[in-house]
Amino acid sequence: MSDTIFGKIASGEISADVVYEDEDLVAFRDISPQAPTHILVIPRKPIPTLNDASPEDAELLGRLLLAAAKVAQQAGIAEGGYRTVINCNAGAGQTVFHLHLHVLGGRPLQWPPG
Ligand code: IU
Repeated sequence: MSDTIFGKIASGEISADVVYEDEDLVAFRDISPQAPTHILVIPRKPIPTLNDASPEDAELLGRLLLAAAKVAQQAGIAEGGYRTVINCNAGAGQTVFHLHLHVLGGRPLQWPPG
């Protein structure tokens, strides 16, 4: 579980500004926020990229999305609008190879993203 920095956050080996956690998921504030609210939601299970998720992860992925909505609500950005992003592989900007869902909000968000 501890092969990436997010694996170490998931195991508690490295601290983070955690806003939500349960048995299978952890949500924490991004260290380099790209919006007034920028939270990452990760499974404790070390899935490197979305491509590596399997059918047995279906419930976990569903709960990842539900946790995103919960932290958005807690952060006060649910009504104003927020964006969820999963960057998959380096070409899309993925830099940490432990699946994570970005939750961004608190400012107007442009579309399409860069
Ligand atoms: P990406 O989708 O892999 O590019 O997103 C990685 C994010 O992880 C990025 O927004 C970083 O600022 C963030 N991050 C972090 O919050 N804490 C860390 O220790 C490291 C990266 I390394």
